[in-house]
Amino acid sequence: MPADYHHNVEAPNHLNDRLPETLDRVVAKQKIRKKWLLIQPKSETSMMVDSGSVSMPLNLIMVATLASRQFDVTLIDERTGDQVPEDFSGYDIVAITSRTLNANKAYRIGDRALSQKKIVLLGGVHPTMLLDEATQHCTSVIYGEVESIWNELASDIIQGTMKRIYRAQTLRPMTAMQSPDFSFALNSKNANRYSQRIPILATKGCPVGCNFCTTPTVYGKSYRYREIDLVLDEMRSHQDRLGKRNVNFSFMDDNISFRPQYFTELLEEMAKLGVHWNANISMNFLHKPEVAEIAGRSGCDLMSIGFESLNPDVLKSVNKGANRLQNYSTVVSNLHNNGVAIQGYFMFGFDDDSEKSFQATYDFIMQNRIEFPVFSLVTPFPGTPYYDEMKPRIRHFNWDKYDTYHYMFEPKKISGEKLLDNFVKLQQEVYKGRSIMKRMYGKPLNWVWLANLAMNNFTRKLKAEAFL
Ligand code: B12
Ligand code: SF4
Repeated sequence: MPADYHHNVEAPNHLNDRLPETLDRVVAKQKIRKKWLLIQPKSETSMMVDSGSVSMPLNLIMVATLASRQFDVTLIDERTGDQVPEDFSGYDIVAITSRTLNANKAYRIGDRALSQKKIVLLGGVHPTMLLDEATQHCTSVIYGEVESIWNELASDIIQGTMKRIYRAQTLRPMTAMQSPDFSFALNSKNANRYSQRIPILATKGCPVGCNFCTTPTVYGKSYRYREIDLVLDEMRSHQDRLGKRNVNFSFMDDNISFRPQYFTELLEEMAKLGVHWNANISMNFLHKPEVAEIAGRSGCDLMSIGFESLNPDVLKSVNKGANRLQNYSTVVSNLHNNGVAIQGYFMFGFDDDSEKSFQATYDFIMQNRIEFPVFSLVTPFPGTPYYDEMKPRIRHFNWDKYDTYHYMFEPKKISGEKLLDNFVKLQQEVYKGRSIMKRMYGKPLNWVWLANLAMNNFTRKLKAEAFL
């Protein structure tokens, strides 16, 4: 693993799964194990983001796995129907995760727990990006990943010496991270609301540096990955638990294919396991037929690709260097030739967008028979360079609307009204019965078909006002 893969990452000789001396000593003084309540809040967006089956919250499962070494941990997930208690008297620490779209909800829970004199922790991408705002609603904000500051946080909780912000100076290598203990989610009474796909993590970070994405802000240029054996062991443990080889995994990585060598080695090994998988991926080397071949052979049934735009000026303006328009069709045909379906992400509302962007996207989707197109409106998330640039033009700062389905600012080359009309029309065109048949004919009868039918139903009733 060359050193330049680890920007600001602790050297591996610091690696130690044992508790360090000082924390060991502090833990020994803890007479009664403190009780944590970990909360995944449900957003209050008007869109369907948190409805239907949801993925198990790997972020909180990782926090729970770590915290359960020194504390008693209960995890509740409001998205599955778990109720957040009004009264937190059974707990010492109330720890909440938040993205922007559920920040309002997270803050309300935090305020309530603070008023009951609990230690309140806020973590996740939104509190990380808006430290000043988040510290108003909690005892401490955890900046970025919890693993890199765990020892300090755990000792302070036990000793009652909390700081306002916990932020690691260096990121720990991923090899040091414990395997997530899924029992925290699987044993919950509403576990049947979780998707069958098991979340898994092989890499962290993405140095591509798109200006609208929070990942480069949180992790900088670093790109870290777990040893391949650790990823495979985790997959095998789920195969053993479920008593079958054919287990579905969903990679939570920001960009799993960023290092081609690591990615293809991982896939070669996964091909021997007989699993199925899907992942977010950038296009950096997907135009090479051998990459699509190994993806298909290793059990990939769906790739989520951020095509973002068919407009070259937009791609340039967002810094998305990995997306080369001339490769788009080759990427798609390579994957299709190997039985991999495509969830294609497309964004609208950039300053360089015009009506032509919609026509070009429609043509691309239909000609290339993209199975599951997903459309969103560009959303400047706090903490990104794009947010700083657009702030004076942003229409609202109600975080419930930061779900990528709301109209955030008027683009320069198309009026807001035209933007939304075209946005609705495109979705209706792509998901009308005839278009679904054209894109999906002859493809396996699986959940992607069902998703198309659901989208047909949803888009038929769609109105531009829904996005305001
Ligand atoms: C995989 C992924 C998804 C998956 C799975 C989501 C899920 N349920 O977890 C899917 C595809 C479903 C998805 C959907 C969406 N996503 Co998404 N997604 C990601 C991605 C790439 C990785 C998230 C992840 O699981 N990482 C692995 C875990 C282990 O790491 P982690 O989340 O960072 O958690 C660690 C720390 O943050 C910290 N921590 C987190 N919470 C807490 C809490 C406490 C108390 C403590 C102590 C520590 C702590 O410790 C954790 C362990 O290390 C992130 C990018 C990113 N790096 O965050 C975007 C990201 C979170 N997604 C984003 C968006 C916009 C969305 C959608 C709104 C898109 C859409 N319109 O559908 C939806 C929203 C879904 C929802 N209800 O939250 C944005 C959010 C931006 C923002 N400011 O809110 C991100 C940051 C990408 C970006 N554009 O910058 N997403
Ligand atoms: S390629 Fe994806 S993960 Fe990487 S910076 Fe761009 S949007 Fe973020």
